[in-house]
Parts: sequence; structure tokens; C-alpha cells
Amino acid sequence: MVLAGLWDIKQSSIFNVASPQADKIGAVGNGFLVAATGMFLLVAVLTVYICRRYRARAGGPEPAQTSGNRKLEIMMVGVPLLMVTFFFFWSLKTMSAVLPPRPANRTPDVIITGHQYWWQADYPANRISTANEIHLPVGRKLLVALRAADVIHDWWVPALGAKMDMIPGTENYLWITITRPGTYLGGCSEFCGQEHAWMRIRVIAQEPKDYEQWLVSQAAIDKLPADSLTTKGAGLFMHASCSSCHSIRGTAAVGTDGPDLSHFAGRRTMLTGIQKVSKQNIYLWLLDPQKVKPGAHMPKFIFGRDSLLALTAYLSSLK
Ligand code: HEC
Ligand SMILES: [Cu+2]
Repeated sequence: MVLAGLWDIKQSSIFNVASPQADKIGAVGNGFLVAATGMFLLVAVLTVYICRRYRARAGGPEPAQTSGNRKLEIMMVGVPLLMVTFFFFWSLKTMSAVLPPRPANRTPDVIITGHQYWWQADYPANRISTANEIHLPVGRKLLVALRAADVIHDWWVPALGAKMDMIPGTENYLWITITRPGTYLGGCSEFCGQEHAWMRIRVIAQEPKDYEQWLVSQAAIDKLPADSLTTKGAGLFMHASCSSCHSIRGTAAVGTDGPDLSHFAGRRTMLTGIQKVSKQNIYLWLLDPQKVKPGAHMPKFIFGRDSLLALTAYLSSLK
């Protein structure tokens, strides 16, 4: 299984939350679960009891026939109505607590753009861009802007709160306060095409000082080993059209149709978290992207083994 070791159910559970926003949403969910379970049990028990207690018995008289009972009917309509009203207002209250208006002059901490089938993350204050592994600091109320580049996608990391659509031509947002460091997993939650199910989200929440360090490392330019294989790979990357879709900081590659590959090998996973970053996985991806992730918007190139090894060496030196 591709996800072996990369997907821990505890990191993507609504029962293991790590933000006050998810906490509030979870409270409504749990409250509703309790109320609905109670109602279900009440109806089930009464149905069984009444069927047994009041049925016609063999040889016995016909059971008493009653029709209409105003008190019961008022209760049967009134109690559910009260419950629905209660949950309606609780939901409204939770919605405005979780998603207060966004001040016009507040720059988002991060802008996340959904693409078929990967995530772009831009940090406007630091002018850095990365993809798929999204680093965020704990303990701060973050404004996360959500956009889409092509079709509708939907952001959902259960441990961090609400689900939110990403719609082309408009910008949605979420407030996220993360309470403890860790890796939180989620996935695209709006069917967006063939690889939708593999469009996983990986949020890496860090203590502020680790996060600042990460920002600095991302703003730096990769220092490449000067061996001939890496150099050949770097040349191929620029000339075999990779650079028209991908960006690498400090090089002439400034494409935006594919994930930013600056510090690519410093990430743990590739292809939206479905594989570990390793020489073998990079090689196989470049050999035939459509075999690894059918429908992904990266064409198959016809490379010889030498070129593939050179590109792999180059990409895996981008720490
Ligand atoms: C037509 C645009 C396009 C071209 C040209 C292209 N790619 Fe890609 N590439 C993509 C897209 C889109 C993805 C994202 C695939 C996905 O996860 O769905 C991708 C993903 C990747 C990834 C994985 C990145 C990650 O974070 O998961 C690597 C590595 C990569 N490409 C390397 C290359 C190399 C090397 C070349 C040149 C031989 C190249 N690409 C040419 C569009 C392109
Ligand atoms: Cu999607």
C-alpha cells in the first residue's frame, strides 16, 4: 500500500482535534450525536414495547381501538421542533465563533490554492511559496485564504476545523488556531477529477521558533553539490521544459502550472503525501507520471536512463 507509514488515522480524526475551531464544531457534532442516538433508542424501544404489549392475542378480544390524542400529538411535534431549533441556534452561534468576519486590511498568513491535484501554499509576508506540505505555527490565530486555480476543490483537515470550498474566481478563508505541534492530515473534499481521492493534505504544525527557522530555510537558495550528474540534471531541468511548469528559487525556473520544487527533497512526501520522497520514487515518477498518478497534469517524457538519473540526482539535492 502506497500510504504505508504515511497515513495515521489519529492524525486525521475529528475525535483528536488540535484547534479551538475544531473543538467548537466537534461539540455541536457530539451534541447532535447524543440527541439523535437518544431519540433513536426511545423510538425503537417504544415500538418494540407497544407492538408486544398491545397486539391482538390468539382467541382474545380485539384490542381497544383509539384514535387521536391531542396531548401526545403536541408532544410529538413540539419536542422535535424544540430540538431542531436548539441545534439551529447552536450551529449559528458556532459558525460565527469559528468564522468571524475578516478585517479588510489583514493579509492572510498563508494562501492555499487548490490545483488538480496538488496544493500550492504562498506565504505573502515572507514571499515564499511551497507545495503540498504546509507548515504553520502553533498558538497563533492564522488567517488562511483559500483559492482554486482550475475547478472547485475543498479544504478539510478534520483536526483543525471547518471544511471550506475553494472556488475559482473567488477567495474563501478560514481562521485556524493550532494548539499543539504535529502533523495533521486531510484531503480534498469536493470531487475535482480523476485523482481527487489522492489529493491529500499534510499540515506540519511547528513551535514558532521552528517555524521561523523553516521560513528562513525556504527563503534560501539551494546549494547544489558540484558533481557532474547533478549539474547535468540542473541543465536538463531548464531545457527539457520542466522549468515551464515548475519553479525553483534562485533559478530561471518560474513555471506555476506544477508544484514549486524549491527545497523539494527537504519534504518528507511527494505527490500530495502518497509517497515518500526518495530517489526511487522520483525516478519512477519521471519515468511515467501517468502510471504513478493517472490523470495528473504532468506529461510523460521520453528520457533515457542517464537523463532520468541526472534529473533524479538534481531533484534529490534540492534540500
Ligand atoms: C505541463 C506541466 C509540467 C511539466 C512540463 C512538468 N511537470 Fe512536473 N508536475 C506537474 C504537475 C501538475 C505536478 C503535480 C502532480 C500531482 O501531484 O497531481 C507535477 C509534479 C512533479 C513532481 C512532484 C512534486 C511534488 O511535490 O509532489 C516532480 C518532482 C516533478 N513534477 C518534476 C518534473 C520534472 C523533472 C519535469 C521535467 C522533466 C517536469 N516535472 C515537467 C506539471 C508539469
Ligand atoms: Cu481537489
